[in-house]
Amino acid sequence: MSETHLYPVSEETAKAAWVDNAKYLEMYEKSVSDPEGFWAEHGKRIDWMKPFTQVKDVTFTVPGVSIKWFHDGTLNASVNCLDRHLETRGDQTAIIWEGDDPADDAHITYRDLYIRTCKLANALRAKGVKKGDRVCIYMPMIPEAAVAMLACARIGAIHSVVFGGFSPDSLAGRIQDSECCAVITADEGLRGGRKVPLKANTDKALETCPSVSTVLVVRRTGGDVAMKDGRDVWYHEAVEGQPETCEPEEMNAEDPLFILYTSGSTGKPKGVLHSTGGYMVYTSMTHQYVFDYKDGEVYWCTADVGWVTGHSYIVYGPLANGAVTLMFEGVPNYPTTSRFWEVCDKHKVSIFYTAPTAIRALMRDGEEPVKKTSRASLRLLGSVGEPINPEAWEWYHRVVGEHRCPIVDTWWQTETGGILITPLPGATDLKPGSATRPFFGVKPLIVDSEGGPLEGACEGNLCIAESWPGQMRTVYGDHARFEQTYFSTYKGLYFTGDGCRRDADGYYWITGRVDDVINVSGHRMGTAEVESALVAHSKVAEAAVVGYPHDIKGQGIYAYVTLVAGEEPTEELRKELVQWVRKEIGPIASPDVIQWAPGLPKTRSGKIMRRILRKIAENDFGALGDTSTLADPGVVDDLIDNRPAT
Ligand code: 6R9
Repeated sequence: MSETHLYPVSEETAKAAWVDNAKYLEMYEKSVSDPEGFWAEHGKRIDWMKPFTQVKDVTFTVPGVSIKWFHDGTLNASVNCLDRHLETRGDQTAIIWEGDDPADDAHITYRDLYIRTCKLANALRAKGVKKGDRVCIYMPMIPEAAVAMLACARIGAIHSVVFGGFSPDSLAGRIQDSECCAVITADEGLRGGRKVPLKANTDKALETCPSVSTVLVVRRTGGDVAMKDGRDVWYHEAVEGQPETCEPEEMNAEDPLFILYTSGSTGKPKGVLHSTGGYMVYTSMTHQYVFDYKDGEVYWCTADVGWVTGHSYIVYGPLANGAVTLMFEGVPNYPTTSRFWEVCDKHKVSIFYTAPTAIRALMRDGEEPVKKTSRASLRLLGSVGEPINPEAWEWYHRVVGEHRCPIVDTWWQTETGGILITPLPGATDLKPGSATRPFFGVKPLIVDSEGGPLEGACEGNLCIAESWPGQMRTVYGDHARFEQTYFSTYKGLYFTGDGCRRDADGYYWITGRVDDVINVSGHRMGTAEVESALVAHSKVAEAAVVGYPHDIKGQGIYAYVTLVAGEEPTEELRKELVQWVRKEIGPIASPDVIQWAPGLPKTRSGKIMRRILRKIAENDFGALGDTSTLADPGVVDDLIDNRPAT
């Protein structure tokens, strides 16, 4: 990886920014030497009903991991995103909605958003939804998705947003795990001109979800859907006639705000639980400093609200800051591959935040679709979701940003709530491919495989040594799993699951996951989930799934499949299995490669040697390492000989 390219902060950018390098160093130093003092000051950036007097009460020791911030304060997240802006910016746009069809768009002011949220909050209360209840949101990227989140927050209900691309089974699993009492969905979603049957999927999922007694359905496409008597209500009918104000629930800082399911290295997805006070402080603060957000600017994060990036940097962070946040229903290549840049021109976007996979896909179509647009409004670019390769970084910088826009490569996770390692545009000289330096209050620690801390330039496993306010608090319903997953690998440290290198300048370079999680187009996927979907097929005896380098997706899904005796490996069956996984989990989990494996390399104790399968998938046969401990070394040769072209 070349480190020769350095993009220094321009004087102009430094001067105009919230923070220049001197200020960054000063604030960072204060944040780690006196976290209590630092966060006591910055905790005031949001509105409290009852101000906190306690700042931090944290232990990372297993058993007994406990994380509390501002824990005697009370607040309401929706009040912070709405009510507090009404006087100063009630008529300012809060959300610019850009539909899938370029002819569809809408501007929603803070006052509109407030009214819509209150009406829905009242409708939910009327349905008996109360503080602490879980509500599932399974929606397309329409303003009602944000309204639904805020309405839950207003009445103290815990939302659990499930990405609209997930299958009925995946949806059901998530609803069951947190025993949601209601689902908010739409008739159909619309992406790239194609319809997504959200209500039909919900109906299918709810066959196995007895906890759900209410379903609110937004009419998005007008498509024909079944409505179940006594359970299903049209959203527009439910909110009709509801009062335009709604008393917000007074929440403790540590009361849960939301659950968001994410893949781990084993078993079913974990319900990552975030609480209210610390999360609001941390997301609003990072949104302001990382994107150097100034009043009135149009800010666009292209994520879906089904992922944490949508929660923190489309909805909560920007709205807490009174920003203009753009919400996009569509996809980067519809109707054409100029769409992103046309939307930037149409809405005068200043700050644009997307994923490396989108950049790589657009790169493939060359510069012309970008260059035929103006992009004059852009001043800052962002990247998130996976490591950005230096080639993609350079292209983003040169072609999209015309060398004018700094790029913030922001490293963080569903679990971290907000950005932890990132450049600040006015402070940090950039190196393509590096997430650069820690945000305020964040203490990264690189450890070797025994947990020994490494100093200076080094490479190892990335841990975080101290808590920050946006950190997840538990795995919903399974605190032991929380402790086990994040705090037991390295004593007293939060383990991220990522590998990382630190260079001589103290810059961090994330090298990717070191566990059995793969990152496909910025989406996290547990290989175990894909494996269990495959073995659920009657013709599959065994399956092992690994990631392999993929030009566009970052990592692709490579599945080794052993069929039950007597089944023939045919092209038809291959296609059937791909479809099967799509149906079981969702399109994002479609295997890119299926290799028929008469046998899998196993140790004598029966453990699949994933290291070897990874190497074969990577086409790296020279580095297989020691295969002598295998029960049957011959299977490796067979897999190498029959590796399909990728
Ligand atoms: C926000 C989000 C988290 C995992 C994380 C890491 C990878 C995210 C990255 C990055 C390198 C970046 N990741 N941002 N790797 N550079 N800027 O993506 O959350 O879906 O939970 O994924 O994504 O591997 O551990 P999530």
